[in-house]
Amino acid sequence: MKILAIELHRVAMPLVRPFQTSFGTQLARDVLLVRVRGSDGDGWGECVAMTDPVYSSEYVEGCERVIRSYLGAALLAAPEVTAETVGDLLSFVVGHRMAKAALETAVLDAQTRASGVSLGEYFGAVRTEVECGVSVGIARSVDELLDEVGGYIDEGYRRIKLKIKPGWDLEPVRAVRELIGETPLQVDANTAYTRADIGHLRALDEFGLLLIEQPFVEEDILSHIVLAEAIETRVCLDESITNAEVAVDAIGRGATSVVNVKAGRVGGYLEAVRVHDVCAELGVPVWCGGMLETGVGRAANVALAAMENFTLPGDTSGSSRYFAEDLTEPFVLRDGRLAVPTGAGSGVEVRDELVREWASREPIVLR
Ligand code: OSB
Ligand code: MG
Repeated sequence: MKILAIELHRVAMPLVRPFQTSFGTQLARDVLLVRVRGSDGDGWGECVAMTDPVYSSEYVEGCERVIRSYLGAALLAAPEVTAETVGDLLSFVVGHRMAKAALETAVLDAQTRASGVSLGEYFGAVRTEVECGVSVGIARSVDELLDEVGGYIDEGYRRIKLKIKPGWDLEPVRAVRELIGETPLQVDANTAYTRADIGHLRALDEFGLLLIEQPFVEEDILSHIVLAEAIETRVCLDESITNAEVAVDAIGRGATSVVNVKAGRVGGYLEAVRVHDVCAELGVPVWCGGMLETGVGRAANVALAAMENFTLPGDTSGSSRYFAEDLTEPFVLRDGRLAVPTGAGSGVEVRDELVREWASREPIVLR
């Protein structure tokens, strides 16, 4: 289709509780939503970048800037745009994967809505609902952590992920393991450790964790290889995996034996499907990561997580874990699962009136 206009909306979304990681505390998401107006219809994409460049080099203002200065014009100038050609049309810009992903997702939503296909069908989903885990931030005390985790267990979450960092690891993990018994448990360090910590991280083996996610900085594949050899617990990469080729390389070298897939981090859902596929070929399971998405991004994540090789519960939590009110109909956990939307496109409707009401500034329209 022809892209007639690209709207950039900014919405302030307070989180129901502060989310603390090794890279800082988030109180709210500063959401950048992209709406493409196409000759065949409209579609939405959520940019998953954080406010600050602390998880990856991308951040919301930078994403908006690169779309306004470079990426938007490239799509608007093309006589014909499909989700499958967005990647090539935008490849003249190096990096900026989260910004590119938001645009590609909006085009994909418009295209699948127009043809009456759901994202699940488009991705080749094999299930109608997905198993859900929850990512739990660093708490002020172990007691507060146990309260929070206990609440999630009561809500039915099927896997707990704890954020860890030096000084907040063995003690909280031990306490949560005692609280939740056999419930699957994993940890995410968001690059907070160095190779000198490998001896210390080995102590995590006694807790029977599903995996340890991204202990070292994203470029440091070698330390992950050394850790994987030293520890029983499976090593899982998040930040390091920026596309399918990197995934193949990291798996081949023994740095990761399970992969966190985030569409924004790899440049879009089409590349996320490729990551899924290469991992499946190599016998490596994947799971769907999250970036505290609103319902707009969550709908696509849940559809992705319904693919065959997504065999571990994802960071695909219910809307209420993040927001008092969502920008779409809420995703509600039933028996620890979320239903994969079945309607055309992402299958959810963006609540225009909330996007307007909660906007942190006037929309920007590129033509
Ligand atoms: O490392 O997986 C991560 C949130 C923001 C940035 C990075 C990460 C996370 C999460 C939350 O762990 C996952 C979610 O519930 O969306
Ligand atoms: Mg992570």
